Amino acid sequence: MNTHVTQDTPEASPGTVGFAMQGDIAVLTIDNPPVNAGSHAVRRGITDGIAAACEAGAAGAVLMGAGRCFVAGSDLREFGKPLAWPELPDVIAAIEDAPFPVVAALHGVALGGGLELSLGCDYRIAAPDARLGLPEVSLGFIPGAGGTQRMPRLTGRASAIDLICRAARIPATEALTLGLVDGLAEGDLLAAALAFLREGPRPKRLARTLPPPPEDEAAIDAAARTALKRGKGRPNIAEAIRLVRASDGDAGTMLADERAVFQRLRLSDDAFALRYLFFAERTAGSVDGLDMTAALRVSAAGVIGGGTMGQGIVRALLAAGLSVVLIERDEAALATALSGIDASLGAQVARGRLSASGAEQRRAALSGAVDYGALSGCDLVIEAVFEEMSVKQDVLARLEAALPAEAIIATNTSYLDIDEMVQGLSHPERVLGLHFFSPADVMKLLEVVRAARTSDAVLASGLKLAGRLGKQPVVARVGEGFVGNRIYAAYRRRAELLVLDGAAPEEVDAAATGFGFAMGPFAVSDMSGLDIAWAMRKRQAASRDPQARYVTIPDRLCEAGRLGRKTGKGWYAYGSGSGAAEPDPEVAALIDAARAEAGVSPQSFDAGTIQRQLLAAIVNEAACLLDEGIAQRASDVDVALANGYGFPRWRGGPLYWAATEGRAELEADLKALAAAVGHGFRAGPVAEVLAGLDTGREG
Ligand code: T1G
Repeated sequence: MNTHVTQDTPEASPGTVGFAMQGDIAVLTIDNPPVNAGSHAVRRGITDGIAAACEAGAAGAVLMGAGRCFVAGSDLREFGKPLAWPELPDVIAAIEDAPFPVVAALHGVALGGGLELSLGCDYRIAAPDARLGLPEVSLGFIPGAGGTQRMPRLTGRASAIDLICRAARIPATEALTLGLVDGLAEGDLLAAALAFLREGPRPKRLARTLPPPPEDEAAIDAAARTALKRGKGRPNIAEAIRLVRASDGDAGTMLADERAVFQRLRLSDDAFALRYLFFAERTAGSVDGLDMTAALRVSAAGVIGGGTMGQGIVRALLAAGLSVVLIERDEAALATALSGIDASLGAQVARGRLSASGAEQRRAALSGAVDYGALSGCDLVIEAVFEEMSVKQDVLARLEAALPAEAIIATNTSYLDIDEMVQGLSHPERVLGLHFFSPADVMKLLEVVRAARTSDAVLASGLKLAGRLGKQPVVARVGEGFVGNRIYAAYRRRAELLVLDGAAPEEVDAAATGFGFAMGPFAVSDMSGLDIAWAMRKRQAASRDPQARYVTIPDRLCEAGRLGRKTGKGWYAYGSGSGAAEPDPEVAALIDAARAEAGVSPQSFDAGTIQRQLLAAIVNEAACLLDEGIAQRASDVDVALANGYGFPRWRGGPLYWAATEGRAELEADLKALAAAVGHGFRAGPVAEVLAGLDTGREG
């Protein structure tokens, strides 16, 4: 017998579940491409399949996924709406009630509801490539189908708190060690699952009825403390911890408790914002009409320049399994760069983030040279040299001469005009921007810059490479600062004007972190150093509009040798002991002098006003650059800010935030922004941009 169990549903959600008997064992195969998300039809198909297996008198059943994975979780597209019967707990109840053992055979990913479904089975075996996890907290809610109850009965509570609150996705080997799976399957997964059942006896074994493993309360407390701190006090983290802690209680009561919390939180503001961001992130890597199959194969890469950024890019490329040639201007600089990379690989091994053999592999894949001739085997070369047009132009010309005709050339410039940079090249179509953020092997965001002449194949290759590097791509057109830095500049300018007009730097920073930013703008400046922006301001001094408001405070700080953390002082003083940022009377005096010089009588600003003004500056600049076509879509701006600038993910992004705020209040904020910026202020088409943003919220 080999049939497909499908259900027509009112919302016609997709998915089928294949049903076949292999001797006396039923095989249920979930088939809902691309990731077997647990849609309503899939849920229905599984309960129907279990019923069919009962009817057929099966001695056991295997539950598996067709295609690339087991199940990536419940279908997030069905989430903002009421869930139709059977819900996932009903499906799991049907599996638990079946008179025969059910084995889940996992490959690819088993995430969220997918992992919960497998935890409702009696046994789990996994292919060595499988990754398992409960990522629900990263979507603003908690596992809703027994994850907080069944997982701890297998792994213990401390591990479950850690895994759930970190939204960890662990490899099959670790899952085996933790007791989440019962065996690894080398070779054919279905054959292994059938053999596992037939080797029996395999009595029914419900995770919910297992005695909780004995545990040290102190370890549970420690896991909870760490998780709360990392989770920044979001309500779903606290709930997940509470539920896992109590998972040694009556299973029926606790499962009902979990479900009720899940139902409430899945409709919370955080959940809507994070779900929006989930889909926005997947869309950001695509360009309408672009043929991704035209992407060129990249296996050997080159990097020009072994400074901080270049080293980070090398590490990112090595981590993705590429071979890398690093070019420096002389042997001494090359040796310094190579030993820097070597040391950071060593540090990763010491911290347990990388195996010794993994580090060895990466070292073997890296070579260095001072001659561009060493790049002849590269499919792609990324330049990360000094941010100066003539220097970059010279490097590009030399690359064009040294590389095979089809090799891709990327510039890591953060501000410069790539269209100007490629003038003089014979093949400008092979050049694109790959703007990494420092440290390049850690930061998620990668701006993929499509210059005027960049070919489709080269753009597609850049996007594909971003995926291989595990980066979040956002496509930008050429324009000063592209998407992220351009918006950040407007934000920082607003922050500086707030200080000139009366706020203290620490008040602005506290308001920003109070909103949820990872750091405030002045703490960020101190961390990255004030001198680069100072040099840029000096270069631009001649072309500055003399009527525009200009904040002299950062210049005065630099003149006083306050270049940020690296000089022990900047916007703040840094105690020599703890290194904590302290407001500094010297800075306050310097700010007072700047206010007097500018003829400003200082006002006081409350935290809410500061927050809304910072946000208004971001939103307005985003609207300007969307208007200019620098960013493709409004949601891309949200993706960039959330992945590269510490914008709180649970707020969705600045444009999502603005779209879900009251319009009248926002208009008042924009008016106040225009007044504060004054001469030269450019208002972006904010209302139009927000009207076009699909927040996924009804009404
Ligand atoms: N629902 C709907 N669509 C999904 C989906 C999901 N859960 N996961 C992925 N997709 C779509 C995605 O939008 C994209 O579509 C395509 O699949 C490929 O994804 C009760 C409530 C599985 C590791 O959080 O982590 O279960 O753009 O581009 O890089 O407690 O997607 O092609 O149209 O990302 O190979 C928990 C989310 C749900 C897992 C694959 N599950 N997914 O990555 O491809 S909540 C998750 C992922 C839950 C229960 C609760 C990744 C992936 P399109 P992709 P990828």
